[in-house]
Amino acid sequence: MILLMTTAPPEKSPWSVPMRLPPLGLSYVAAALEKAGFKVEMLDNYMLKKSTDDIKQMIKKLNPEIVGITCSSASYPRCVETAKAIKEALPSCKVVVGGWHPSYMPNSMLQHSEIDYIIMGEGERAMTELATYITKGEDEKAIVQIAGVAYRHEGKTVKTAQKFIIDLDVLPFPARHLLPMHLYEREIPYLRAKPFDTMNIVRGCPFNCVYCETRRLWGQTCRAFSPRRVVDEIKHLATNYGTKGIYFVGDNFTIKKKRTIELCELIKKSKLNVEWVCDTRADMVSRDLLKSMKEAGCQTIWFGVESGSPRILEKINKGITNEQTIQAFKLCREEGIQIACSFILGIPGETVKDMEVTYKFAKKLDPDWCQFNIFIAVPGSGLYDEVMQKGLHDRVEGFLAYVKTEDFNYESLLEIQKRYQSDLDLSPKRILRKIRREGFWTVLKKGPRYLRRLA
Ligand code: B12
Repeated sequence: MILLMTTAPPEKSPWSVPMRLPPLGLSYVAAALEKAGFKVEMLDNYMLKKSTDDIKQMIKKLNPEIVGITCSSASYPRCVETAKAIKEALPSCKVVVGGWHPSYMPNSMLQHSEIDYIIMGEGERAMTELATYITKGEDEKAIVQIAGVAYRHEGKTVKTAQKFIIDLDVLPFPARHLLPMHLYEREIPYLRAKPFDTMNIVRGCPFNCVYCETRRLWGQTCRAFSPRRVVDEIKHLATNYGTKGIYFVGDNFTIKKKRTIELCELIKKSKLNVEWVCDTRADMVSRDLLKSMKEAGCQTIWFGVESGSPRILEKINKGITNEQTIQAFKLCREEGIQIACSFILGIPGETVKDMEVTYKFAKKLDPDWCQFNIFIAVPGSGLYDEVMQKGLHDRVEGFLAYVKTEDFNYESLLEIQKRYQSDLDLSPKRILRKIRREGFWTVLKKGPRYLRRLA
């Protein structure tokens, strides 16, 4: 039996996010293992917060041959602590770690003797092959045939090259049936329809933004599920979980224009009556595409604008100008699609003056929802290397870091972030818009703190 689990960063950590969403990636891995005939259980400990003692008891009871753990740079310390507890409870159990952090830093993970194997990148095929290898008795010659795995051998780390799954449609739907679906968030401000669920339909990113490392996990070529397969998953969600809204998480929902239009046509033809929100870039939308998306139920698009300062946009290699963003927002408005967007504050080399430019740009854009985030340097990204090499870090926990320069530190960024967020959210125009969108009594009932939340 195989147990797949998540861990959470300590609650006091700045990386602890209250948003409760199902772990999609791990559920894909679970489904692939089930399809290959393994008995699988899942523990979403990001949600359930079981103590290490509880985990030990659980491991003794379940007696799994393998435990697979998802690990991000935020949850790295918890992941190691959990691996230790598993080995203490059941020394014969093999611990496999996968996800973002081990994909970029396998060596740092394999320094811990409690971790036996690392899966780098896409997990479905690699984990299935590794589980077969482990359960068949670990013939050393066979492991080098598995793509995307790292392990210790004679005191060294051995890594095999990653290989991506070309036809994503071969993957079964994420194994949501193994998760406590009733405990997850089912309402989201960007959609009227509820309950909503998350889906991910595109893997890979061709762009080179220096704050992001997604392309190292998924590769630079974009792969997407076919429109037919996406529609089938939406139908599956509607039938099994009563889903009426979808949040398509990921980097660039619209990157393949033709395929996106095909998907919209199929959603319309299938009369799914579903509302959805997606993430994309401002240079990846056009009028005909937006028209088609709106007709297929798209209510909101989330854009990562990141900065209003052309100097900073160039520094982060975003490849989008302010004019393109203004044009994209105008088109969305004309086509009746709501806009959510986010900005980053605290990029190395950014000045408080640049941040003021960003704030003014945000006000000018006047999105329906706006979020100012403090920059986090993530391993695997170009900016992380710069931050570490120049010693520009503040509050490093696990492997993530906030930036400190002569112009700002974490505390001053926090103050700027709060000021921008409340100045924007509490402007009479935005409060009125929120009341118009959600109704006076809903807003009143939820209280003044609600106005600040994703206003
Ligand atoms: C949705 C999302 C969230 C949700 C998470 C919901 C959830 N329960 O999963 C929320 C909003 C809570 C969130 C929070 C944060 N997030 Co986030 N998030 C994402 C996002 C947009 C999509 C994740 C997703 O579902 N992908 C689709 C699935 C199919 O892919 P996947 O999860 O990567 O899984 C595959 C592989 O990684 C691998 N795999 C994963 N786990 C395992 C386990 C095993 C055993 C194996 C074998 C394989 C394996 O196989 C899977 C299938 O192929 C990604 C960006 C992205 N494009 O992926 C960022 C991303 C994962 N987040 C990131 C960050 C930094 C954060 C935060 C720190 C943000 C913050 N505090 O401000 C927190 C930290 C949360 C935490 N404790 O780890 C970074 C992670 C970087 C890193 N090195 O860790 C990413 C990559 C964004 C980025 N480019 O910077 N996030």
